[in-house]
Amino acid sequence: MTDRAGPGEPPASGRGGGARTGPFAFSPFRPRDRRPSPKAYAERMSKQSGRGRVAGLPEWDRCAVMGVVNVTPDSFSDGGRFFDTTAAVKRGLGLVTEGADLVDVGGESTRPGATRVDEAEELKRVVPVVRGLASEGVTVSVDTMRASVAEQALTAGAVLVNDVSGGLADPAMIPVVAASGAPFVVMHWRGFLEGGNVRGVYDDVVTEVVDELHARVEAVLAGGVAPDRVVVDPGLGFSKDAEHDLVLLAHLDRLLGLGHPLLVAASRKRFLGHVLAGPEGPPPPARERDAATAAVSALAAHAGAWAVRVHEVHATADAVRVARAVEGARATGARTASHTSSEGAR
Ligand code: PMM
Repeated sequence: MTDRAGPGEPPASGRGGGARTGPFAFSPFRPRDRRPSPKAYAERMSKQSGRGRVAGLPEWDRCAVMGVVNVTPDSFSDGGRFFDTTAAVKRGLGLVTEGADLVDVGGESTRPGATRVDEAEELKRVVPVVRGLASEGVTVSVDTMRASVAEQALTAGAVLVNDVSGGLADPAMIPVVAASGAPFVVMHWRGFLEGGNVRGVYDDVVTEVVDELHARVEAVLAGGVAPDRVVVDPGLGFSKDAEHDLVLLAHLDRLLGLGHPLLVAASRKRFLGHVLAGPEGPPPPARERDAATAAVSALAAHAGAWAVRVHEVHATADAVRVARAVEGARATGARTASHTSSEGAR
């Protein structure tokens, strides 16, 4: 770990904590004469918020909200709660009522040390829930590492495949996705986590995650998935510790530099427990991390993420709307400022 940025901050450099760049440039601590003009800032923000459109999906004029339905007995934050089809469909519809734009249905826990479910069991969990939600008009994504599950979920009405392995776990995944024409979430992944976090060693986590994701995107494109259907995701918590996750969140611009819409999935993850615990106390349980999750949603939306993936939708739906409103106000402010200065010149 070379980058020691604090929570939500760019790395410090120079004297007195260093000059801030990016969205933090408007810190009250920054000398006024070094600020970029409001117009330049608004231009940069509107480029950043060119969060992209994913072909084959509806278009939202702000960061989209992906609600999570885990049809599992053991997912780390909501395992067991929606483990039958009726409860899971009801949950998904409830998330849409709360403001989810799309619902991500998964049947296998990806928490470290979880044993894999077999294919038949995963199909039994996922496909009826996908069918039930799609038949109600919900935009459904399927969270799976198995090509067979992706294929049957797409037949049942899913419109997006979310593979935490980025196509690495199942060699049939990329061909299946390419043939279907569905968009594909490519997450940064270093393999199954057995026997501890052995793969979570980085010299420079941002550069390595960006480079490894870039290689996966190249493989996915070479496999026939259309470039406008690829979404990238840093894979927070996967072979990463709390500090890695925070540094990645502080550098979402680098992930956006990959040139694909960005999905950020921080919901209830361990690093939020670390942030909330402070130096001494124990971390709060996963289900008490929703306010912190919403804070990340606002930051991610402001940085230009295409979507955030969350278990509790209500607060995040508000957060992305506030981020959108602020973005709009920046552009208005810049127009006002340039109008005023050009009037002044006349
Ligand atoms: N994390 C989990 C599950 N699916 N999908 C994507 N694209 N990115 C993630 O970071 C991700 C994911 C693990 O969280 P959960 O078990 O609470 O759903």
